[in-house]
Formats: sequence, structure tokens, C-alpha cells
Amino acid sequence: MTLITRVGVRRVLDSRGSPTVEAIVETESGGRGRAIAPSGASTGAYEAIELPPEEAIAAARDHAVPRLEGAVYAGDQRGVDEVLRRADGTENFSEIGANSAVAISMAAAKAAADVLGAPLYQHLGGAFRGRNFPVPLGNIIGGGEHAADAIDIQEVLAVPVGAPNPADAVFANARIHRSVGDRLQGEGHSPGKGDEGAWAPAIDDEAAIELVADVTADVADAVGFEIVLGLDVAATELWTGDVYEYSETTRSPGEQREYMEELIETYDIRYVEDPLEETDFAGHADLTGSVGDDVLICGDDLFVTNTDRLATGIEADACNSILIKPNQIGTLSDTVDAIELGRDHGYEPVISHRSGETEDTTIAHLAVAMRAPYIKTGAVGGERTAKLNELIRIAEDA
Ligand code: 2PG
Ligand code: MG
Repeated sequence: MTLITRVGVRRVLDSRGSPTVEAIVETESGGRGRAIAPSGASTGAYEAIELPPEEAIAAARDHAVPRLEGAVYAGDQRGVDEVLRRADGTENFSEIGANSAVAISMAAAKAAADVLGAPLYQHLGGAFRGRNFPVPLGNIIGGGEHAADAIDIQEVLAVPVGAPNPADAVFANARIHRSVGDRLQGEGHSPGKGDEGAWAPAIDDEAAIELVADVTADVADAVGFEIVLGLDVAATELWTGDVYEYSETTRSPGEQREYMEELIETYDIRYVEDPLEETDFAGHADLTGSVGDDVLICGDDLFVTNTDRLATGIEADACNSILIKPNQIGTLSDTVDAIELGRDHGYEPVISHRSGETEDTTIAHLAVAMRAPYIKTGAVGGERTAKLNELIRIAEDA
């Protein structure tokens, strides 16, 4: 074990051109780790608090850095994360910011891996991790909070469940993305792209799903393995407090549930994230009760990677899957706790990027380390391909 000797924090750019927090952790024996906090747009109300980067950096320098330098071993991840929690002193990292906390937490893990001379996934996952790799969920057409004047549903996803390895899955998603772009162009749309690189045409939701379904079937035939469809509805963003407000119509909670069942049935959708708003545990439970044998119903804003909210969900039988975003909760230890609690209760973990991302590849390593069955990290775009290419490298290395 080697002591942390220096923790640095600075502002760097994210993919939206906004500032975010980067942390550097150095150890006594010369180990070094660097990590960057991502940032959401469709953030859940119960997420840990992301402070403006300047504030988060100043608060981390005042409260967290002095307690870490010369005091904690880099390899003691729970120790590092406990110090971050104590330095913050709140439930939701509102003092030092979840952005500073998660960057330092991830940088410490990387420094510890560096000391061992091991890749991060090996340090986090251990020797008996096996050779399971996550299936990448590729965002093909998007809208919601990630693109103006596009579809209402946030993400229409391709899920190459039958791919023999991550590389084939990643290339299949990119092929679907390109071919959907060509089809949109051919139909007279000149779609831009949303925050995550998904096409953002001004068409309606069902036309988008149908187009992705059509192209996905062709690509599945061509590559010779099964590719299914998924959605991130991000329903909290549509919720007014009374109804779900779409561009053309509104839906009551009951109608929203029926609409989800209809889409699942019509397009053979196998993954639905946030089908209902972030407080409706009972509605999620009804939906999971009716389709959960064949479909993953995944809680993102519902759970926010938080074990207390997940425990409420487990009690209510709300879902059968949990989205995992380290910056929603603030430390790697809390993130792993959420994955493990979910797994103990049959909830499949989906490790996820944020809409505001960087070249940081930690989530690719985390997904492999934790044997997560899925990773959601886009289909194209530099900050997305950083993770996808890392996954390809890890799968070849391992
Ligand atoms: C989501 C994420 C990532 P954001 O809702 O799942 O796709 O979006 O980072 O904007 O919360
Ligand atoms: Mg989501």
C-alpha cells in the first residue's frame, strides 16, 4: 500500500464545451492517476449535487485535499471515499460537489492501479473477474433534453445482444448509426446530432423507433447476430406534475404505462429506461410486473445510483435493472455498493456515461471489472468512442 502524496484539481473542458473537474492523484511510490467528472443534462432530482466547477474545486482544496495528502493509502478505495464523505459532511456532496468527489475517487483508483502496474479493470475487478464483457447500448436517434426540436423520447438505442465480442458490437452500432443517418438524409431531413452524437431529426417518436428498428433488422441480417432495441424515455423530463407532455399530446400516468407496453409490443423493445417519472415506484412496479419477464425496465432518475432509493425500489418490485452513473452518487465505493445491492436482488446493472462527457474511460473499466452485462456510452463521437475503443482494447487484452 502506498500513501497519497498529492491531490490536484483543475478545470478542463467537456464535450458540451463546458468546464468540468479533473483530478490528479499521486502516491509516495510514484503512482499517478487522472480522472474527469462527467455532467448530465437530464439530471434526476435525487442525484448528488454537481457544483459549478470553480466552487467544487475551491471546496475540495479546502476540505478534502488536506485530509487525503499524506493520510490515506491510494489502494484503500473505501478509505479514500470515506474521507471524501467526511470532508464533505453532507448526504449529497453539496459541500465539495459530487463532481470534485467523483473525479478524486476515480483518480485514486487509477493511481492505485498504476502502483500495481495493472489496468484499472484488473485492480477493481480482481483476478477472478472472468472474461465477461458488457454489451454496448448505442444511442442512434435522440432528443429530449439532449437536442432541441427533435424527438420527445430521449434515446432510441441499438442493443447487439448476440455479438460475439465487444468489437463486433461496437461496429454494429456504428453501422446502424451511419445507415440511419443515410436514410434520414435520403428522406430529406438534414439531421444534426444531439449531445451524445445520436441523430436529432425533427420527426415523431414512432417514426424514429420504426426507422431504427428497420435499419437494425437489416444490419442484424448482415452481421449475423441478434440486435434488439432499447429506449431511454427519460420520462421525468416529460412530466409536468400531472401528465406526461409530448409535442403532440399529453398522457396520464396510466396512459403512459399503456403507451410503454404498446411500444414494447409493437417494436419488440427489450430495454426501457425511465419509462415513468422519478417518484413513481408503484407505476414502475406495474410495468415491470406486466413486461418484466422479457424486458429490462431500468431505473436511472428513479434510483440515481443511490442504495437507499434502490432499496425502496427493491421493496416495491419497481424494476429489474439499474442504471449506474458514478457521478450521480459521488464515489466509486457508493457506486459499487449500488451495483452489488442491485445484483443481490436480480437487478441488472447498466454502467452509463453522461450526456456531457470527456476522454475519460473509467466507466469502460468499471463495467468490465463489475461484470456488468451492459454499458451505455453512445455509438459515435470522440468522447463516446474513447470508452468504446477502450472496451475493445480491454477485451483483447484480457
Ligand atoms: C441518461 C443520461 C445519459 P444525462 O439519461 O441516461 O444518456 O443523460 O447525462 O443527460 O442525464
Ligand atoms: Mg437515462
